[in-house]
Amino acid sequence: MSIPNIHLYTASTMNGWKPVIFLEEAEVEYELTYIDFGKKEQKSEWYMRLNPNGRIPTIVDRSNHDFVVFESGAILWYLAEKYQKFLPRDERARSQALQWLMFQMSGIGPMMGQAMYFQRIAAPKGHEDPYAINRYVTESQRLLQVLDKQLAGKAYLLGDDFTIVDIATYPWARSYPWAKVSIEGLDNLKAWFDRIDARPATQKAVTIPKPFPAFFGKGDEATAETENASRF
Ligand SMILES: N[C@@H](CCC(=O)N[C@@H](CS)C(=O)NCC(=O)O)C(=O)O
Repeated sequence: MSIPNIHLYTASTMNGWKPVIFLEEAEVEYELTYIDFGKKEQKSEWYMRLNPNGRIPTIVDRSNHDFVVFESGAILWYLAEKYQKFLPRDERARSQALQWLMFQMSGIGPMMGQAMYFQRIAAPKGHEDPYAINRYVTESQRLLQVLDKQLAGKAYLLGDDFTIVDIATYPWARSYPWAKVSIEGLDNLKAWFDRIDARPATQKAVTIPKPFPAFFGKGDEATAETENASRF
């Protein structure tokens, strides 16, 4: 058996799943090393030599002089260019892809991440902050409304084709139950969720290295909350 070119370091989180979704959808072989937050492996010296930010995900491309890429948006862009998949070729369409990727990386991810942090980690640990929760939940909801508008008349965020923008945005937006953000009335967003919920490769990806159904509003939420909070 040959050694895969792509070595992925990740865990089962919204950012961590992005490269897994790409690799599964593109049917690219990869080696996966699970980074255990419980053991603080993301802050270990060997890992921080790859990722100076001490977070997941990271990839190493063995076919490109062990080139290291960190930051999930940059990883998706690198993989899309390397495998010529899930990124439009036309110059203006590519700029639109970059715009919506930035929108996910700077908006959806951080805002929903903080909504989750204050409700699912800080609150169970006794640090209940209604002002912060309201701020991040409201802002997340506003950002999901922006996505809903963008999706009007489209199958995917950029149009007819599934792209890295969908890959980057789906794990976060689809975790609205975990962030306790309402998607009431956001019918285009719901239809987009249904469309990606029906993609076998993406659905397989969000079980790797292991599933976390509570992010998507399924399974035992209370146990999941305790398990998740104990890692941070
Ligand atoms: N902007 C980074 C964020 C990465 C990030 O925050 N990863 C989280 C998991 S979603 C992490 O590694 N958390 C562990 C920690 O905070 O120590 C990216 O998109 O790659």
